[in-house]
Amino acid sequence: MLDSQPKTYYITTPIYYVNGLPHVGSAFTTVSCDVLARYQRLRGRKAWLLTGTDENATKVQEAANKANVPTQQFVDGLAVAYAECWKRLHIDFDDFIRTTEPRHVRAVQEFFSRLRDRGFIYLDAYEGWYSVSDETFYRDSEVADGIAIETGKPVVRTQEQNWFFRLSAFGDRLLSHIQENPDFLLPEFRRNEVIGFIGEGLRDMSITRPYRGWGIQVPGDPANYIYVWFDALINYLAAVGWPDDPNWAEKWPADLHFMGKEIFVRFHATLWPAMLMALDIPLPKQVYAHGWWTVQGAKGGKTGASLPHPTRLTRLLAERSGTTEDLAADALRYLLCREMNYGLDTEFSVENCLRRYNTDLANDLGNLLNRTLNMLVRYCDGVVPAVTSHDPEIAALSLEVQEETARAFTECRLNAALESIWRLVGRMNKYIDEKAPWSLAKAAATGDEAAREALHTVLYACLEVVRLVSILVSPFLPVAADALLAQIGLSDPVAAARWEDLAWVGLTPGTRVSPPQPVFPRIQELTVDEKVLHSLGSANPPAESDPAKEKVNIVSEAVPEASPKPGTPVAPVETMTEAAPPITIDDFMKVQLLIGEVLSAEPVANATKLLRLAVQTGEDETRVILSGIAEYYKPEDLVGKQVVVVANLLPRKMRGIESQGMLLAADVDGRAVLVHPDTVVPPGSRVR
Ligand code: ME8
Repeated sequence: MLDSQPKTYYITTPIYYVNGLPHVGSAFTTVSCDVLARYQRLRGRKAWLLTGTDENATKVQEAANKANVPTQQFVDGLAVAYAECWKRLHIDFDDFIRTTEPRHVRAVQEFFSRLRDRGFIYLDAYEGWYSVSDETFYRDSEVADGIAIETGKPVVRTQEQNWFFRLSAFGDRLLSHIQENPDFLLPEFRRNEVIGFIGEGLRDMSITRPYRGWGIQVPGDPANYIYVWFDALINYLAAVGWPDDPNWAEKWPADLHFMGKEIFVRFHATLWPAMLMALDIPLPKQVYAHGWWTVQGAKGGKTGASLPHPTRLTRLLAERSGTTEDLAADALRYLLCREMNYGLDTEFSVENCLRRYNTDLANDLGNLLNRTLNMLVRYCDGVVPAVTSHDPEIAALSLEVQEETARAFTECRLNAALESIWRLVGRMNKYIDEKAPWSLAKAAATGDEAAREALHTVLYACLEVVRLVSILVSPFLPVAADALLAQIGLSDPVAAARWEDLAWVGLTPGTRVSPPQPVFPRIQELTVDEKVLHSLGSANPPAESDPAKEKVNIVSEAVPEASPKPGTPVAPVETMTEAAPPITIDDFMKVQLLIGEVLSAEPVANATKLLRLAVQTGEDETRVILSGIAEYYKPEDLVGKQVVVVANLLPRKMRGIESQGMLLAADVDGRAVLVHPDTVVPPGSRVR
């Protein structure tokens, strides 16, 4: 291979048992792999993502029997359900392998034959424990009272004439490989579990079962079929064309096998590398195990507590926010990657997802886009200004964030990558507050050239960060990233972007932007009752779900977020501030809010945005209040309306008129919407 053409980055998900529908657990793994593949493409590398379905298991056959559907028909239906679900989540897989496909059966039988030819497989009597649910053999020491201690699943005593794989021959070689390649098994604490497991001594492994009409038959011994794990692992090789396609080594070895922790130690970190060593096939470069989504501390999934079906959860996000299902699918990708603490277990909660949607996507990212574009439209006629200088702090921070994000990607800590990107988003929202472009614009309007240059520098920095953030988040939000870029006047698909495009100053002055359109509108209804949760569950897993027994996904207590709740009153647009630190009730009570009644309203000469209102607040004198709402309200519509007045604000002179207070209004994507009491109350009533 030429140096100038680096090997294709080959990444795999586990292949999922088709004994039930996908859920957010399997979706999380698959989305993470898609994000990692997209990251590699962003780095300019060719990436190849493999996923698929594990169909030869006894538990799959049992599920089909229970559903009273022929097994082949049963697995055909579920394989489509998985592929469809992944497509709806914008998972751009390059291949979808099914273990009932001839290419896989061929590879498995060939692998078996070659091992047998080399003397690594032999026939012997097996007596021991087997769990159908785990599809795993257990030692006596791993079983108590008919239950596998590790998983709590029932085991049966099995006595059979089986083929055995000489796993015991590979312990030392495996340990040396692990020691010599510190990046082989990640995260590090799980590598130590593997070292401990191998250190206890590996025993030869029974790799066949008596044939009962389903599974891959042992070549030359049709009375037995190949143990499903031995079969399943070979999918990673079968998919690249092993053994018949002469080009299989173009993709092999896999760069990353990515999976949940329960299939890491025994299977991916021990059995699989030993199988490959036995045939002198290079080992995968990296094997990574993530933790589980739990529900009340227990693993959620097809056989555990119910986790939502990804498409149903996407629909809930779309319905509650009003965004499209495509953008909601992006949001779910984001939420899964952001909420999971990658190495460890994480409690799954739909309410936490909805809250996170509001704080991160609707508020943080939404506000940055919205404010930036509103200001650009208002102060620069919607055209990217030419600048004489750039803000060095923001340029440096953006570089720091890129480096930090890249490190997190390399370590498969996708939550950390997002945290880092949001550090930049958060800084920009504060930067806008600090720089107060509205004041600079006012000064510029009076001919202050320095203020104009400063205004342009700030606005350019905001836009440039929107551009950079759109590229950085594109592995997570591939559809939304295009929508964000389009609004800042960039129409090239983000899929064509490369890491080099993150260099500061990519935005061309003169580019026309659009008025802001919320990509992730706020969700108002955050509570999720049991009925809704039940409707999100992975219903009808054909075999193992018994609706009568199905556990309801109980939402854990949500951690309060620092950001304001949607709909929190904010001052009119120009003085709007971002999420504030928590305050005490005493702090809040310093603000005197009173109900006022509008007695009269009129435009202010030469000020297109201002209305002059006379407001009765139960005090001796009527207050004169200037409010920047002329674009949204006709004066005559306001007369007689009750409003909320900030009464103890220092008076402020505008256009020669003193304003004695301020009206509360919600900022709805840049539009001011006045707050009214929901019934008529005496003017002067205190609001608290
Ligand atoms: O094990 N939290 O298939 P499987 C996070 N066929 N991830 C979860 C999860 C949870 N609660 N539940 C499932 C098999 N997953 C075998 C694999 S590979 C050669 C054969 C994800 O359908 C996670 O990635 O039980 C886990 O490892 C995988 O689904 C198990 O899927």
